Amino acid sequence: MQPTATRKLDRSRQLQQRAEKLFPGGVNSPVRAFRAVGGDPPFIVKGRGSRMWDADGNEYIDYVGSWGPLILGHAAPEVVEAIERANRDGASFGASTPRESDLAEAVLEAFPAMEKLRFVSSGTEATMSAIRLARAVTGRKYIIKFEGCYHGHTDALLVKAGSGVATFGIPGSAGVPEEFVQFTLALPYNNIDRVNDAFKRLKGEIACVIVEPVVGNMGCVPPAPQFLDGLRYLTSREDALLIFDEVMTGFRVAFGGAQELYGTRPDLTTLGKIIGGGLPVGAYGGPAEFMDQVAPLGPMYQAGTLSGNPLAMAAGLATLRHLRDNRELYGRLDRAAATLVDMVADAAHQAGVAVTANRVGSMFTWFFTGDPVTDWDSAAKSDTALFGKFHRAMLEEGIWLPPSQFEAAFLSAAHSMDDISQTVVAAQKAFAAIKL
Ligand code: KE4
Repeated sequence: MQPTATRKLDRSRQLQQRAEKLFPGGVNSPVRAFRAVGGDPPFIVKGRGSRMWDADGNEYIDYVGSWGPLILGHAAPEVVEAIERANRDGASFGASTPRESDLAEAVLEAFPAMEKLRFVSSGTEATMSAIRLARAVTGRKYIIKFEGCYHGHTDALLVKAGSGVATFGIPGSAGVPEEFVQFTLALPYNNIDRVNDAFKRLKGEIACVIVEPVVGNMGCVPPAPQFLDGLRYLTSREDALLIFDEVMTGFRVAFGGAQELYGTRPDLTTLGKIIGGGLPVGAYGGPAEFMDQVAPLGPMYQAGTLSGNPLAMAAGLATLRHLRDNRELYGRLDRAAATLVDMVADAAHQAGVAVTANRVGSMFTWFFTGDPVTDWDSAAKSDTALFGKFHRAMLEEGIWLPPSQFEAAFLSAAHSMDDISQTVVAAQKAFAAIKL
């Protein structure tokens, strides 16, 4: 690891200029542009284990892990080998293959609330399809989501919370007509009374509640005690479907995701990230009585050219088999993440920087606020400018954190205690630097 000095980013800057001629903001996903934290985004050329290297040869300890998929670290040998082996037989056929069933069986083994599933190529497709299925099954139009939760960029979910009583979604993006979000309610996370009120006000009209059972997309926010069970009770009482969006938490917070960790059983589950082992995979699933409503068996249409493609199935299967056969990994990740998160929070307090640490297993966030963070309103009180300074200072020290206060960070099986020690030392320097 290089000593503290201004890291050379000449090559990355050249690549950014080239990319800005090709992609909006020079990126293929907005958060990668580093606009929430400032500074020039390094262009990554290689990852191995817990580390990444940029185009100028700078090395980083990575706590993003491609936004969650890489629980085994970068270029895990068994994943690389599985993809190479599959690729020798052809990358895609547009026909059924045994590998899809292999991966599906591995997923269903971990998620007993699902009897059947459908693979898609992104988390967005998974949640979009699950909501369409909930509407098809119930014949109802309204859906409930929560402020600060992100479920991909499908129109119906790009909403800002309505003000006060309204709570009806207002378009959260240009290009989304208000008609497309008129049936979407955005409610405060961890507030079960507001959900109950909505069900009373729209009796018999709400198709589903979709929730991140542990939120990653406002930063890491755990469910309040009884919140998930409260959602389960209300949706059951009202004959609405409960959708757990476990794209991030599936195989992350436990082998069986948040529904294993908290013991609450949803009607539909969406998955992504880890089940693709770094390649594009999403999935949605549930009881056969619901899934059999999906084409070609049932009237709800959904399709995808590369759904279930052999390379992604191979990468996902290698990842899940490793996790299945090494369950002690979750305890080790939990303890290692606790050490990291607590020691960095201690460094902040020693430096007089107000930080609140939230963590569930190996996903976590240091919020730059002195108050508890339990929902979007409390998360939004964080000092994002100070987080930006911290992010830049940590990058200088070779530590790659999510480039937004409102994202979760991830520890992988490849991170060593030495990585954690280096990170804590870097944080001590960074907190000292941002206080100046
Ligand atoms: P994708 O369409 O990006 O594969 O998945 C959408 C999605 C759905 N549900 C949850 C809980 C998610 O976290 C995501 C995507 N997560 C973000 C990270 N916060 C992806 C990173 C990005 O947008 O570049």
